[in-house]
Amino acid sequence: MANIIPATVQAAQKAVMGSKGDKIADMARDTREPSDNDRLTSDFGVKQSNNDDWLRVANGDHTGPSLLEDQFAREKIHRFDHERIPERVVHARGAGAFGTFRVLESADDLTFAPVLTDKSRETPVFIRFSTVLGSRGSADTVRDVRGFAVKFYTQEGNWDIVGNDIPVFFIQDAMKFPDVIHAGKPEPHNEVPQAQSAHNNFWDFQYLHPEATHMFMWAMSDRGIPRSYRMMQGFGVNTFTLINAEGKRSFVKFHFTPELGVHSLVWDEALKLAGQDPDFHRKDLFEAIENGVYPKWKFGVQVVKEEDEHNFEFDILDATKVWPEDLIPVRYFAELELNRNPDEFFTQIEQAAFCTSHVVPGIGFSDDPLLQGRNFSYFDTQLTRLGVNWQELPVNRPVCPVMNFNRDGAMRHRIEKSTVNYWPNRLDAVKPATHAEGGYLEYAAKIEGIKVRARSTKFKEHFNQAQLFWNSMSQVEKNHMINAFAFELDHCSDPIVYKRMVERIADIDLGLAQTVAEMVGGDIPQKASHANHGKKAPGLSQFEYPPVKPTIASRRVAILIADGYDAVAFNAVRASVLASKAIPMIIAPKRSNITSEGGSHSIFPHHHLEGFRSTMVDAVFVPGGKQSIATLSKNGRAIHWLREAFGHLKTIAATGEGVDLLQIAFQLPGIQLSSGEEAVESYGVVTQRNIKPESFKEAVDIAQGAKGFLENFFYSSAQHRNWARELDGLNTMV
Ligand code: HDD
Repeated sequence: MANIIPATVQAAQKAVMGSKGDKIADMARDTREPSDNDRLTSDFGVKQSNNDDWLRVANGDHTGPSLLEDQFAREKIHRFDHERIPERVVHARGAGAFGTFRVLESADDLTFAPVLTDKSRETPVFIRFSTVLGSRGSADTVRDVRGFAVKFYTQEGNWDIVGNDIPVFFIQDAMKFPDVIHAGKPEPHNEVPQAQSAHNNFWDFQYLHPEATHMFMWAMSDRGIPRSYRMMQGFGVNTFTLINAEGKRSFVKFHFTPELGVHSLVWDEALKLAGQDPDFHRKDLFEAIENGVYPKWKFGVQVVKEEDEHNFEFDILDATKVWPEDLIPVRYFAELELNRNPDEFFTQIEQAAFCTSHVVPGIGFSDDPLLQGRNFSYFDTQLTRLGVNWQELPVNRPVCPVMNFNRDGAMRHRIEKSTVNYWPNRLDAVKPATHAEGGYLEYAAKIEGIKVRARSTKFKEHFNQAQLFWNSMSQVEKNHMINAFAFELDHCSDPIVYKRMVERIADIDLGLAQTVAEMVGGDIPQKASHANHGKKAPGLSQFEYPPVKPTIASRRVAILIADGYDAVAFNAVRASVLASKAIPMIIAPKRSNITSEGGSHSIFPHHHLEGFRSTMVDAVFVPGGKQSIATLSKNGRAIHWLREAFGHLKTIAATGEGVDLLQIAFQLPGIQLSSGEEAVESYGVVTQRNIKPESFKEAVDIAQGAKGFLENFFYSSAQHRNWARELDGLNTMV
C-alpha cells in the first residue's frame, strides 16, 4: 500500500522530532541567526550593496527625484508597511516561554492520554501569559485577569489548556462574550480608558449581569495584580472530561499551582509600575529564565465522577462557580517547568495561537455552555489573525506527523507530494486511524431533550460563592478588596453606576457594601439583600499558597550606596544574594564609578536613583559607610526610595551607619532598630549596627550564622511582603 508521506519526509520529520518530540529542535528548522559572515540580500536572494540610499538622479552635488526602479528600496518599504497583523481581540498583551511537562504519578485511573499517564515522557510545552483588556502596547501591571494559556506538544497531537489565573468567569454562556468584552474594553465614543476596568461601562455591565458577581470579586482581589506571571495559579476554568482505558468518563477541572507561591503587587506599586516600567512582568519572566531560576508549577485535577454530576448545590458545568476544595480536593500528579525564552517575539509569541477545542485522545469536553462556544471561537479568530494555514507556523505546528487532505489556502508551506487529495482514494492513502492506532473517538454520551434557549435552575444562583470567596479572604486581602472597589467605582462618573454597584455588593456582604458606599458616594445600604451565609472554603485565599520552600531566588534586591560605602558589608551581602540566585541591583545617586570608604574598592552601579525606582525591586539593603550615608541622607530621592519600599511592605535591611539612614527615613516609634552587635528584625526591617568584620569571609560567616543578619534578611524577603506593617497601620508613607 502506498504511504502518502514520502520516506525522505518521514525521515526528516523523525530527525527533527527526536525521541521526545523535541519542540525546540522542530522550531530550529526555521530559525536563522545573522552573523558577520552573512551578506545582505533582497528577499529574492540577490546580494545588495547598499542598504541606506534610495536610487535617485544626481546632478553634481545636487540630488534629484528618487527612482521607482529601485526594487530593493521598494521591497524594504513594502515589507515594512505590512509588518503588523491584527492584535488579539482580547488578551492582546502577553509574553511567553517554552518548557517541559512531566508526570510524577500516572493518572491512568482517569485517562488513557499518555501525556497524563506516561512517567517516562517529557512533553514540550509553551505558555503565553496575558492581560485581557489592554492593547498590545498597554502596561503589564494593570488590574485585570491574567491569561494562562498552555500548549502541550504531545506525540498524539497538540493539547491546549486556554486558562486564566482566576478559576471562574464573568459569564455562563458564550453568547454573552462580545457583551462582557465590549463593556470592559475602552468605551466606544472616546476609546477611554486603556487596560482598566475602572469605568462606567464595565461596572454598568457587572450590575446588570448578576452572574458576573463571583468573578468580579476575584478580579478585585489581589489576584488582579500579580507580582509576577511566575507567581500565579493557572486554571482551565471550564469543565473538561477525562476518559480511561475502560471507557469510564470523569469531569475535571485543571489546576496549576506555582512553586514560588502566589503573590501580588500592592496597588500603589502596580499603579506606579504601569508608568515606571510597563514591561515589568514581561521582563521578570525573561530575567528569571535567563538567570536559570526556572518557574515551576505543580499540575493537578479536581475530579467528579460521572454519576456524581448532579450531587452538588451548584451545577458543575457552570463556569461562574468553583468546585470548593473541601468538597473536591485537587489531586496533583505532574509538574510543568518553563526553561527557555523565545528567540523572537513576533514569530513565537505573537503568532502563537490556542484553541480550547484542541484536545488529544483520553481528554474530552463537557456540556459547559461557555466551553462549547469557546470551541467555536478560537479557531475562527485565528483565521482573521493568522490565516487558514496558521497551524503550520513553527510555534503552532505539532511535533507529531500531520497528515490529511486539507489543502491550499493563503500561505500554504507544506508541499503535499501525491496524485490524490481526497478520501476515499484508489491508493487507500491517509486512512482514518482505528481507536487502537490512536484515532480520537468521541465519548458515546446519550443525549435527549428538547431545543430551548435556557439554562438549568442551578445556573440562576449567583451570590453563594461570591460570599464564600469574601468570607474566605484574610483581613489583609479584605482590606485590599475594599480599596479596589473604592478605586474602581471612584472612576465611574455616572451615579447610577456606582449607586447600583453598592446595591449589588450588598448581595454579598452588608459591611463591605456600607464601607464601599461611604467611600464612593453610594446610598449606604441598611439591609443585606442576600444574607451572608458565613461559610468559608479552603484554597480561595492566595495566602494559602506560600512558596514550597522560602527562597529569594529570582527576587531583585537593591543595594543603595554612595561614595564612601562600607565595601566589606556590601561585598558580603552582594555575594550572598548572588549565591542565593537572587538579583542584586546596585543603585547610587549617579551611574558612574562609586568608590568605597578608604578607596579600596570601586563599583559601577546598575542604575541611578532617578532612573530605577523602588517599585522595581523586592527588598533593599543599605550598607554603612559614613560618607555614603551622609550623602544619601541629604538626597530626597534616596529617602523617598526607602519610604516607598517601606510603604510597599518590602523587606529593608541596613548595617553600620546604614541604620541611621533608616532612622532618618522612617522616624517611626513602632520599629526597633539594632543598636549593637545583635541583628534585629522588626516589621520586616532587619538591622545590625555593629558589623565590623575584618574580612569578607568573616562578614559572610557572621551574616550566615544562627540568627545572623543575612538569615533574617533573606527569610523576611522570602515572605514577599510584611503584612504586619500594613495591619498595624505603619505603611502610610508611600
Ligand atoms: Fe478566551 C483568547 C482565556 C472565554 C474567545 N482567551 C484567550 C486567551 C486566553 C483566554 C488565556 C489568550 C490566548 C493566547 O495567549 O493567545 N477565554 C479564556 C478563559 C475563558 C475565555 C479562561 C473562560 C473560561 N474566550 C472566552 C469566550 C470566548 C473567548 C467565552 C468566545 C466565545 N478568547 C477568545 C478569542 C481569543 C481569546 C476571541 C482572542 C485571541 C484568541 O482567542 O486567540 O477567540
